[in-house]
Amino acid sequence: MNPHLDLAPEIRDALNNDQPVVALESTLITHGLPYPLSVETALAMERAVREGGAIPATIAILEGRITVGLTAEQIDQLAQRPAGTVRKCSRRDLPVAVGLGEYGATTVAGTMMVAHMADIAVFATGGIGGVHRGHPQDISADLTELGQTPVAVVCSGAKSILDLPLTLEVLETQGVPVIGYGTDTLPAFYTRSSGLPLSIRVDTPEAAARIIGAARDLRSTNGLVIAVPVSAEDELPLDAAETAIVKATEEAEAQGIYGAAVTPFVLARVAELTEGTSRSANTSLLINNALVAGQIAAALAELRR
Ligand code: PSU
Ligand code: MN
Repeated sequence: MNPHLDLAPEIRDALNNDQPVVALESTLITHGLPYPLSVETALAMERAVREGGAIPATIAILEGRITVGLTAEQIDQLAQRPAGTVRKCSRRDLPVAVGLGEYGATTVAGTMMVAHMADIAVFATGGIGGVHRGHPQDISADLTELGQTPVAVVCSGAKSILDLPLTLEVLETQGVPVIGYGTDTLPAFYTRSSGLPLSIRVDTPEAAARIIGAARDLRSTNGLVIAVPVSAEDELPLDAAETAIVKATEEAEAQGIYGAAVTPFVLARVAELTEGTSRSANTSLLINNALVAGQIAAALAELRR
């Protein structure tokens, strides 16, 4: 086992006994949602994974230790750390946080890396990064990670502000199946559908698990996206979401915000502009994705028996 990795006893036992485990990220806790909603949502996601039949493993870096399976107390402590003291860890940042003994919150890319190190096959989150509209050379590290790390990412697609057609093209080039879960189109995060057709659809956890199992049997070295739409009752109208995201993104540019700070700024500003409705859509889809991921991980464990 990797010398920088600490597995919680429950996670170690589960993995040793081929029980289903779902990885959960921590950037949404430290950079995506305000305290204490951040902690409430993280704990609700853990409960949803258990309800789905699997064991949740929230992942973060604590004083340089890559920790798989944070306790509720550790989640609360991480969430309460002062702004600027937790590094947002994508692939490029992980060795920095580990090497310098820092606190780090893992993004989709960072969490996929750690999940793969720990041999966890399924990961639940909100949305993945993508190709930026008007800047086709600005491609989120989440997409290249999906192209090189065999973990299934259960999410609600990507925000409509991104160039979603180009995002799908990059995923195709990277060999990443994008599987609609109960849908024929790519979900657009706050909104159920981007209108972009997908060629793969499943309607049950078992079908999703069979694809993940086959990818493993075929020695696929890349990841998969399982795209679950936000519930109809919590979704935002596409144009309302888009208007708020465009405005927030323009403000970020005007204020000189760039790089890793953009997504947290946009998420917070969109919540203000939509008077919190985007935030309830966000927490709703996070909890639902955790439930679906728990069910898929349980089906996958069943398949391997
Ligand atoms: N989408 C959300 N909330 C989040 C994130 C995405 O709705 O908190 C996080 C994820 O961890 C994702 C990261 O990997 O933001 C993407 O950041 P960037 O755009 O800087 O790659
Ligand atoms: Mn980006």
